[in-house]
Amino acid sequence: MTGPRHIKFYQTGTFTVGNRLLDVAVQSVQSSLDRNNSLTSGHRACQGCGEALGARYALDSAMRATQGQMVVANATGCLEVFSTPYPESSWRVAWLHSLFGNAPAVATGIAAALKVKGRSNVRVIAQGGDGATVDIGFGCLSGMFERNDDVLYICYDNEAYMNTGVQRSSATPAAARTATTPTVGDEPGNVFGQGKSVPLIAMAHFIPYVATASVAELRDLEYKVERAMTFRGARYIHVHVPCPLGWGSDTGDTIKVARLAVESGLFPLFEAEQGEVVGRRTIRRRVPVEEYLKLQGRFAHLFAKNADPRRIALIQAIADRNIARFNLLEGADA
Ligand SMILES: Cc1ncc(C[n+]2csc(CCOP(=O)(O)OP(=O)(O)O)c2C)c(N)n1
Ligand code: SF4
Ligand SMILES: [Mg+2]
Repeated sequence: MTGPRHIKFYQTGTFTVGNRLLDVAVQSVQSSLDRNNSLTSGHRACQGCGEALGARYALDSAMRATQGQMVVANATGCLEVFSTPYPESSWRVAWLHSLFGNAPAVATGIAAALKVKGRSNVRVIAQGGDGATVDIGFGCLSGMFERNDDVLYICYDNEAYMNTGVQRSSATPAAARTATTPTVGDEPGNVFGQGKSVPLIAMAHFIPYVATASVAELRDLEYKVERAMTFRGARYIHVHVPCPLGWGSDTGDTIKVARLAVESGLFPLFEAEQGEVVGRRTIRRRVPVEEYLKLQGRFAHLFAKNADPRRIALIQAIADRNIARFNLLEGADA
């Protein structure tokens, strides 16, 4: 960071007052009085909803990057439902609701129509939850990547189908309790593998830009959205967004939980261009996965008296693999 004097990390945070300590050039979008307030107040998200926070930061950054020339297609899911109870809307962008499974295809159509009309200055974003992205909309998304359609797709990953009552998706982590993976039997919670990494799958399409982001690092999220808008063609950002209702976490702990996912290595933050990793955010203070897991009711059974310790070891192994794969400890404090 540049600035008139050395600014310590804890002095910046994500709040307006902290940002005043920084040079205007590096202040966050949210600290600006001119921000768009793309997802404005009055919506019906739960208290502490990571998805609402992530969407607001992402879209305000995109609006700044496009000078307000933007259309958004939104898959069915919490983000769509809590923001648009008919006839109200919390969106201050050109926004439309697609079906659950076809947001990438709808966005592709919008981009094609804009091109035909000679309006390529208007940029297109598609967004959806993990269910919409990694499961039901996955075929459409892969097609959008393969054709290199001029769309930025943003996935808000809360690791289950929250809108319909917390059912497992293929982004649900191992051992997590959901409505469809109850804590019964020899392997309580989610017994089905470890999900799929759509960021890595997106990279395998060699699209111009892929990134992961977290609501724990909101400035980094803003940067990645702005960076994505500098490219033409298909782009993908996967944002980790805690859901207090589905995760059984405290509504005041959303940022803390998101940060522990990053600092444990369970959610690596990286960027890739044309299929190659070009940047990653190293872990500042590594923590064991237990610190992340124990804040969430969906993992409470892992800490029960007769719990099998191999299940936490399995989750730690996933974190360790991420850390090694993305070289996340270089320059870390511990
Ligand atoms: C074809 C179809 N199947 C099922 C549904 C019901 N449905 C609506 S939203 C949703 C879950 C959304 O989950 P996700 O995409 O992860 O978003 P979240 O609510 O978690 O943010 C489901 C199953 C639907 N609308 N359409
Ligand atoms: S259920 Fe989760 S994702 Fe949905 S509004 Fe509540 S906190 Fe947000
Ligand atoms: Mg979800």
